[in-house]
Amino acid sequence: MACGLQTNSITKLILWIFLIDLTYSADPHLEILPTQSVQRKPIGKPLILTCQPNVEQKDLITDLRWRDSNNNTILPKPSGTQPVIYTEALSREQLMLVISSLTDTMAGYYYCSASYANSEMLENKVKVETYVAITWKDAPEYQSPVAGSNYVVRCVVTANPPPTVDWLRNGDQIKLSDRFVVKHDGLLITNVQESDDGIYTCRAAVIQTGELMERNIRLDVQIKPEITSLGEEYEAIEGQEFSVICSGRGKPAPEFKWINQDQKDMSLADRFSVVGHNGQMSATRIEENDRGVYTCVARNSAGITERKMRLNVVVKPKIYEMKNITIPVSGEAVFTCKAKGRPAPLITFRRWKRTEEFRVGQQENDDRIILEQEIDEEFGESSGTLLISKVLRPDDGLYQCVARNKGDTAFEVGHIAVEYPPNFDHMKELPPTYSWEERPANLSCMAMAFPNATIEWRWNERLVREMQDKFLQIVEEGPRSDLIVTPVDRRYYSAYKCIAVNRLGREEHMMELREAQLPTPIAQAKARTVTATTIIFDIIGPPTELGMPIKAYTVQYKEERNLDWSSAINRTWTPDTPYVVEGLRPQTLYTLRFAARNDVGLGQWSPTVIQGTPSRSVPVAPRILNQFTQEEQADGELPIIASTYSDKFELIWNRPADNGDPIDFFTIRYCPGGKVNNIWNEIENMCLEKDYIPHDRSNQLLDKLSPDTYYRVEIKAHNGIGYSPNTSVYLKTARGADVIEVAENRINISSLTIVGISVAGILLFLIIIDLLCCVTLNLGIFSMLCRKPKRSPSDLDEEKFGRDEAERQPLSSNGHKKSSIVEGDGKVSLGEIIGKSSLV
Ligand SMILES: *[C@@H]1O[C@H](CO)[C@@H](O)[C@H](O)[C@H]1NC(C)=O
Ligand SMILES: *[C@@H]1O[C@H](CO)[C@@H](O)[C@H](O)[C@H]1NC(C)=O
Ligand SMILES: *[C@@H]1O[C@H](CO)[C@@H](O)[C@H](O)[C@H]1NC(C)=O
Ligand SMILES: *[C@@H]1O[C@H](CO)[C@@H](O)[C@H](O)[C@H]1NC(C)=O
Ligand SMILES: *[C@@H]1O[C@H](CO)[C@@H](O)[C@H](O)[C@H]1NC(C)=O
Ligand SMILES: CC(=O)N[C@H]1CO[C@H](CO)[C@@H](O)[C@@H]1O
Repeated sequence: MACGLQTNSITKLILWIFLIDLTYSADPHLEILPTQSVQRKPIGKPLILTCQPNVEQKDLITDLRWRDSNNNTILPKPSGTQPVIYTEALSREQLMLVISSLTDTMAGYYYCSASYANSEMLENKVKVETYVAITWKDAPEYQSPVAGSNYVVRCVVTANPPPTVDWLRNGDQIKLSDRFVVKHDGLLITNVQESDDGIYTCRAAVIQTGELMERNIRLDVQIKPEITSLGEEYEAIEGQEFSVICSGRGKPAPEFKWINQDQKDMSLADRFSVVGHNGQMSATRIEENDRGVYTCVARNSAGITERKMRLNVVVKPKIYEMKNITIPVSGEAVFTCKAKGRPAPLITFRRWKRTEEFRVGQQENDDRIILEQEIDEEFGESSGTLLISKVLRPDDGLYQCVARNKGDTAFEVGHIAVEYPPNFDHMKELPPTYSWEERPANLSCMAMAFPNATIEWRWNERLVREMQDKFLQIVEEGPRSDLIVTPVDRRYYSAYKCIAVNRLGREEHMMELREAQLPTPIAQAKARTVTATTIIFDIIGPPTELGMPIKAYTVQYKEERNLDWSSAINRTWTPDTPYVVEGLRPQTLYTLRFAARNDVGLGQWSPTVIQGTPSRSVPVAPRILNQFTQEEQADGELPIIASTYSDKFELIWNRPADNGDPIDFFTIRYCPGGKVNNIWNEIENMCLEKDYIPHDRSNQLLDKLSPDTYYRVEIKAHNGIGYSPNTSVYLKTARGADVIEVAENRINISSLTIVGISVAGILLFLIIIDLLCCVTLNLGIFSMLCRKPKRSPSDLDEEKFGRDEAERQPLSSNGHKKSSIVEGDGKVSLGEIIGKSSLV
């Protein structure tokens, strides 16, 4: 081939030299321009071949023409037409063959001929060869396959001779593999991925012609929408807003729409809105019938994806039926409550104002009561029924129906009214009715019954209504009826029968009218406490069950020497108050008589009682009213009071009887101290003593006390005659509040301890001496003590005048007496006398 080519060029060269030579030679011939004997041209392109004679005398040339390979003469172009092939004379000696667009059928030899000087035939020929240039038949520059599919990147190219095609991607040669296979119509990519995006170059080459063409194809892989987040079920609450997002991916970004089960586009529905680009569907207010199946449709050029979800609408329960019922006692109550809602609510009941609800089925604590529930989920309706068999009166009342679903709880109140026959249970214990002196008596009879009972009265089995007795009047006939009896004679003091009737039954009740009497004389009146000016009596009244209650007791008294009762003084007490006669004169004999009073009047006087008052004397000892932490002991040990403060205490006492001479002051003395060997010792120089003029209140603040210390407190009253006996208690102060105070106290104690130990030593020595003296010589303090009669502390309390037992509280809650006063063992130091919480 290379050899052939070379030969050709050499021939051309020779021809060229020859031609130059010919031009100047006389040998006539025809010349075709371009001069190459083979003209290779692509199809569709124009071609011009010009034939001209190369002769000495050009005017001798005639009949210059072009013929095709079929030996047909090609004609000049008729005017007004546009033939594909024609001739055109450039001048008399130049004829041009014009092919406006070359087709493959035009390939072949074309002959140019002419006659020279009418004798010589000149002819030349040229070979026209056609070829097909590289043509992109089907090779779009933008292609968008769908991810996941097998795709042929189309590049259909034609050429003649046929081209070879290869592929580049982003400028680099594609390595062919299973995924990339070159096919006749393009590049097959199996299972296209998004990563296959890029510029693909389809390159066609024709070796014969040296033609090379490239086409850049942009491959844009598209992805079918994928809905990534949408649940299967959603829940919305009736009346509230709702929103759901159907989010998804895809390339290009998908558009979303929502359709309901009736294929309705939700973006057109009332209350709903849809955002196309993000798949959000919202409703401003959900209604019950919005429940159903909704489809989210995501669409892009790669495809359509759908996904369904179910919307459940929670409808708050509504109770639409609850009937009040009325049931006779021991009947069967069927109490029904009906409600709607989604999900269908559960219905229970509870009694009004109670929290616990009846449970489904039989009740644990009451097997008469059964709760039944029915649920119709399809229609969103349910009912609850409370069945009560053998209804009892306590079943009567308000009941609350409770309908519950996850949306809310609804309540409704209804009642079960239980009918029952009349009864008089509440009247069983009532006392009889009394009357006297023809006073109208009101026999009031009330029947409990439902429905209300009517009442009629019978007296001695006769209907009072029919008796026409003006002394028996009936007011009202039920459920309460009053029989007003005017007992003009004894017959009317009698029993009357009240009869109550309703449709469930009948009940009778006897009511008695009694004649009231004056109280009988009192059983006993005895002086309990006598002072110079007062006497307190114990009164035992007449037996009350015989008649009307005692309203008061009256005493009438006079000095015994006055024989005439007209000057007597009256005094009246209501029952159960202290029966005190005051303002008496000392050293005087009195005559007293007593009588009881009821509504009828004052009863008979009792036999007279004669009682003398003692002479004027010192007042009675005051009594301390503060609450004791430990009562007075039987052996005369003093009671103990605890102060809630560490430094002060308010002492309260009563005002004792003055025994005929007014009290002018009280004296209070209090000393700190303690016990050694069960003997109280007090620190004399620390004692305080004060007088108080009594005012309305008998109380006094004792201040400047030491914390956590025992005091002995004495109080006595004074009048013109002298001091009363004194009353003593132990007082214990609270522990000091702050540390400094306690610390100071400790120092005091320790210094006192030193003094105390020495004093105790001396005392012990003296006591031993004294004891020895007592035993041997009957001398000394011990012997004195032995001789002295022991004062009984109970004497102090003798004047229990006006004393109210309630003033005194029980000592200690557990009844166990705190023995905070303990026996010492003889070795105890005096330092422990004060400043300790117990008496030693
Ligand atoms: C039932 O009784 C209740 C309470 O007495 C009352 O509020 C309600 O209106 C009654 N219902 C009917 C339907 O009569
Ligand atoms: C009779 O007594 C009842 C109960 O005490 C009272 O409610 C009623 O008014 C009385 N009737 C008359 C007529 O006084
Ligand atoms: C029953 O009696 C009560 C009390 O007297 C009264 O308030 C009520 O209205 C009565 N009921 C009927 C249905 O008469
Ligand atoms: C005391 O009571 C009697 C009997 O009730 C009466 O007669 C007398 O006048 C009364 N005396 C005085 C002083 O009120
Ligand atoms: C208190 O009375 C007792 C005995 O009654 C007596 O020993 C004591 O001295 C009296 N105290 C005062 C301060 O009068
Ligand atoms: C090969 C062939 O048929 N050639 C003829 C073409 O036509 C001319 C006259 O028109 C003849 O002379 C040739 O013999």
